[in-house]
Amino acid sequence: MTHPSQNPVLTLRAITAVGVEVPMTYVLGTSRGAISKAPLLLIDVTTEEGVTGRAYLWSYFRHAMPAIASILRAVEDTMRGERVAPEALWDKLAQRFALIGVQGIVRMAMAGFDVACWDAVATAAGVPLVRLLGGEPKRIPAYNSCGLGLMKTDALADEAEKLLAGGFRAIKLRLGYPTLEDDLAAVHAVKKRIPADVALMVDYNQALSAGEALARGRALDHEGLYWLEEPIRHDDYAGANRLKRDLDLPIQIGENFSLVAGMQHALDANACDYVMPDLERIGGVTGFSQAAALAAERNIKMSSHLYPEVSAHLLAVTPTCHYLEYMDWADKIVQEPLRIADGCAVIPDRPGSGVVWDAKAVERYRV
Ligand code: SMN
Ligand code: MG
Repeated sequence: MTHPSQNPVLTLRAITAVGVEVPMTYVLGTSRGAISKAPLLLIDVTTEEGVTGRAYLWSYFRHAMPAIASILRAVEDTMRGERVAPEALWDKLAQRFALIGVQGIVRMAMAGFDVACWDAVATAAGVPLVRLLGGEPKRIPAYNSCGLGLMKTDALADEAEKLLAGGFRAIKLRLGYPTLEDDLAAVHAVKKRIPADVALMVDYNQALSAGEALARGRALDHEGLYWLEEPIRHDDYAGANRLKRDLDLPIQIGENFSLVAGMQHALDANACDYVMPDLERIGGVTGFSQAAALAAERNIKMSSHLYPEVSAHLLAVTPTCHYLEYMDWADKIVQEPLRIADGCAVIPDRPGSGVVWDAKAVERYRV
């Protein structure tokens, strides 16, 4: 990372947040319900120097957005007039919010603010975020994580085929059907339709009990899958450790790690083979960078969860970089969507993260 003192001085003026609901190309049909419109909270951090930093937060559901926006007003009250130095501001906010706790929507607001601040600093320096972090724009292997929710097997196979457009060599299937036989039918339907060398990840979104996970995992062990994601409660690290020991299939967790401390607990419990922290839950660019250092120290492969536009920059400086999770959710509201070539995310050679809102589209989808 370039030394903070070399970065341009920016002074925080205001934070604005606008909620949009963007129709999704593919429904996200998880074992925990289906989502067909992406609730994205668009955050702008403006500065006295005229530079704007941007970030979006995937808000899970529409009604969370006003609540997060409200927390961002508290962030603005605390931060107005401060020098935009994201790591120092993270610490300051963590102290400010210590009583309520840096969790849930407080953590979301802080992470969104952090990402926007990093974007502002990189933009002011005139470099892509990856360069500010000491790396180079390059291609990051990506899996197409759109779609492949719980649905009929014919529709699954059709969707799997469509998801390979853009040269993707890896896709992710959601599981957690009522029975193991249904899960296997879904896996078989997809496998039959895609080339044998395309990696197939599966994600249960915490649907199984420990016993059921072992039974289904043993059956899935013979299917040549790439990883088994969140089979059980995300915070049952002892249970995850037993699955890791008893199954051949690599265990992937991490989208629910709360800050780097949460990831450290999981790794101390030897709960998984791979990690995939989420930009929002791990603590923005600041938290993701700490997670990357921890993954390197423990020699564990690290992927990203959602936010592909920013995660691509971060994975480029992650020593144990594994896979970028690609979602197209923000494509309709940004001026230049993240480009995919030969199944890799192409980090744009533009200042900042490269995320700039398409104002007309934002008006169209505003809630
Ligand atoms: C997922 C969870 C929540 C929102 C989007 C996607 C899923 C994934 O678990 O890993 O893609
Ligand atoms: Mg997941």
